[in-house]
Amino acid sequence: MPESLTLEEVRSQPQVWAGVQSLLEGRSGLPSDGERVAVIGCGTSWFMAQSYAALREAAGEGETDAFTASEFPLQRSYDRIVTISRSGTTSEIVQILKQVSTPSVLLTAVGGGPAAAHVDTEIVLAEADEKSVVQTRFATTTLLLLRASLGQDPAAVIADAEAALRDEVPAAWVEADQITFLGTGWTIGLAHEAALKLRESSQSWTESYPAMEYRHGPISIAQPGRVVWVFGPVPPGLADDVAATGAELVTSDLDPLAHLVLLHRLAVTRAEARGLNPDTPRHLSRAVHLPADG
Ligand code: F1P
Repeated sequence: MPESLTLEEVRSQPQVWAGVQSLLEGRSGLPSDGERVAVIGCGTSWFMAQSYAALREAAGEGETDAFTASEFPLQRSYDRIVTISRSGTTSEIVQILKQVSTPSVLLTAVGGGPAAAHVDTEIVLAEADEKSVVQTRFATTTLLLLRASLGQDPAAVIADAEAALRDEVPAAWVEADQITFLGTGWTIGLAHEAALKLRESSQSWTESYPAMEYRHGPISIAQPGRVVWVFGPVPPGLADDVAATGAELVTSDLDPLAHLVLLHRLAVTRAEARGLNPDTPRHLSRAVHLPADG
């Protein structure tokens, strides 16, 4: 079987990530220390917004909220809006940006699109653009760039992604009939993204929660043949609780963003194992354009 476009893009991540520092150089428009910031996106871009918001606030740079564009609270006031949209064309994004006068920056893979017309600054990650419908490297490159803007060095994350590309994808994960993803702090966004990725590419039954919520109900569906995958640290006692259910617990010493690269490979492998083409996910298009856009 020829390699899917999605897998090609997944594999290119360490190389594309290597360009992040130079993309940042001389950039203005990203939030300054102390600003109150809203980060907006849809789908995968929303989950990257969640991760960045948690990281920025944890870094002490200021209150940072993440919203899916359709639920943005127009009544609130922010110092800056950070928008993430690979296509730069998503209807809900454009609709919100048209209505706000807050200083704003757009991170996109395609410059000069409809969203760009309504922001002050556009950062174009052209090298991270994708032919695939399902997002992988645009999302991870954007989050790595935003992490770098908070002073985090991408080098170790890149090395970990190379390891994630070499790691084995165990058959038990490919065959598992259900997978739940968990995270804490900034890795909650990664958990939601991982769950979305498997739904999009392989129509898998997945769920995702903040890790400490898992015992408040979701653990009921754990059983042998199912997987609980944790991004980042595992809260005390959780490993024992999962072991008692018979489900397999997946953890990693890799940087959580690199752990997501391993998940990308699992998404492609699970799709192909089910006779699906990861490049043509059911009912999806590269971006959502609502009829009201004309
Ligand atoms: C984001 C997005 C994708 C999703 C689907 C539709 O678009 O919601 O995350 O997988 O293909 O578009 P964008 O605003 O980042 O271009």
